[in-house]
Amino acid sequence: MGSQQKGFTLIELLVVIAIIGVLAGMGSQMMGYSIKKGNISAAESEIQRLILGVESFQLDHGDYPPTSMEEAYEVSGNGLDTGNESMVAHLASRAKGRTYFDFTEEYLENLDNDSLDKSLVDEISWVFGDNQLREYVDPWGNPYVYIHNNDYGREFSVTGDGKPVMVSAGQSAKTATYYEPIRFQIWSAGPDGIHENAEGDDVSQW
Ligand SMILES: [Ca+2]
Ligand SMILES: [Ca+2]
Ligand SMILES: [Ca+2]
Repeated sequence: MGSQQKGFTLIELLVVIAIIGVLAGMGSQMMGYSIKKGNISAAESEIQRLILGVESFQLDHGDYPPTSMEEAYEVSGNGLDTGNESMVAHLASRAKGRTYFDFTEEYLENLDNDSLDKSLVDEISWVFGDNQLREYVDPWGNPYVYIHNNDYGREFSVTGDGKPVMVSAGQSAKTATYYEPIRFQIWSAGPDGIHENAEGDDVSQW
């Protein structure tokens, strides 16, 4: 009787290698999936924090931050990401003795390198101490969209996927009414970086 013991044949080896390959692929796919899920929930919780900030600003000032700095301070911005910059500037203002948002440093950018007139910095009395018009960005590096209900129906130039695109306030397809009709809208372009007016994979407050 000969021994049954023998080494792997070439085919068996190839099968084993293929299985390892498939398992590794599944593993990295699952890893990618969980990173994506983690980023989505990070965006959701930042949006919830921004909402609380905007609401507490409203308690002190009687209204939500405007969709552009021009309305409040008659400054001519560069027209890009004005809602986000205005939201950030107003939440960072100490004009009433307190600020309204605890900014996460890694999410503060000035992607379009614009700034406020120096003389306004003291007037606004914001926490940054310089005149940079910052944006607050999502986990994929794109600024959130912020639109005050006064400006629903208007189009705004915002950064999506690293370049300017036009957006306007999101509407429910079912009821053909704006989301958050008497408050404000905040959303992220989501994992694909493309703004879809709070539809598709965009991450929104509703
Ligand atoms: Ca800008
Ligand atoms: Ca800016
Ligand atoms: Ca999107």
